[in-house]
Amino acid sequence: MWNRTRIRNCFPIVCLLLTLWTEVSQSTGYFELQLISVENVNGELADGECCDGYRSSVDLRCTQDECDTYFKICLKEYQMEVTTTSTCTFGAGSTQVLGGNMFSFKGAKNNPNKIDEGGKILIPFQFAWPRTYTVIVAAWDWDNSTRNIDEELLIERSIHTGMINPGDPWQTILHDGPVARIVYRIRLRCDENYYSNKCNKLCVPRDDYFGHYRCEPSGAQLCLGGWMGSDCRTAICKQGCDLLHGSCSAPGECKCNYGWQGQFCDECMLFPGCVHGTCNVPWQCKCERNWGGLLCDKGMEKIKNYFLPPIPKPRIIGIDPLLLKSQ
Ligand SMILES: [Ca+2]
Ligand SMILES: [Ca+2]
Repeated sequence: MWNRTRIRNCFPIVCLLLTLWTEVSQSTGYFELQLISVENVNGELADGECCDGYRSSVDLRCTQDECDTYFKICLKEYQMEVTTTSTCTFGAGSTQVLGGNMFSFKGAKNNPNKIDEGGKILIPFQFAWPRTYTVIVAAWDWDNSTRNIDEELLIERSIHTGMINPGDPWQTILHDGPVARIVYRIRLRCDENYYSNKCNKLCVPRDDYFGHYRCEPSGAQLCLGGWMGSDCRTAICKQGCDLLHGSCSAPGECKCNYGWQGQFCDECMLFPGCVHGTCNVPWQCKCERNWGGLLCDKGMEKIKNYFLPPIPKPRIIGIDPLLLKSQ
């Protein structure tokens, strides 16, 4: 039966697992560890015995048959007091036999900064990266009879705890242990399309009907030029386009609504056939000065003449008609 102490001890682990479980599938990335060099000068195991063969009587080194060195990596939550037997909650990885007592993955002379990929171990994860971690890097000797429980074949164990954010730069860790000196480097990277410090923001850059954006390091969408709005699906119309009477489906366009025209869609269309008229709204024919009629094609003089009564002939009184005739 579970007693109270046991429940209390297990509670943090249960909480951690619940947290990880709820965020499964919403985030993804991988912890990358790359071995740089191993120096086990004497070819010994952690318990002081030779990995294989006998100790030389001359220099007391186990160089008759070198260690068959391989690695196991355990990644788990940050532990104040690290236990090497508890579950690797964040993941685990291992290598083949990589070399003997001393080997290095540093690049050739022509490119000393390059590290051979042979010593690389990837531990993928599918939860929101919690930033703090414990990594246990253990070197082991392989024998043909090796089984997973052969604790006596341990060569060296490096325990490292810390904080790490996703990024390209590496952190180099030097472990100068009693038996071996191990140099390795680590980094954390989000999978493609996953962003933020926890690798839990999904953003897939696109440039199609469903959106026009790329992704910021935070995972936020950054609209491509000419697009805005939710998912960057709204085109930004030509500068100056009257958006009350025009719109666009592609950046820089200005397509006019029915009844409007011009490069900015700010000119109304006249009533068809309107000659000397203007408009404030589509299909108007508001006559210019001195013009009238439905199509503003009639001069005002003619209209006046048409509507006004005929002007009576002046009657001239007291003037000699002969005088008028002579004028
Ligand atoms: Ca050997
Ligand atoms: Ca061996």
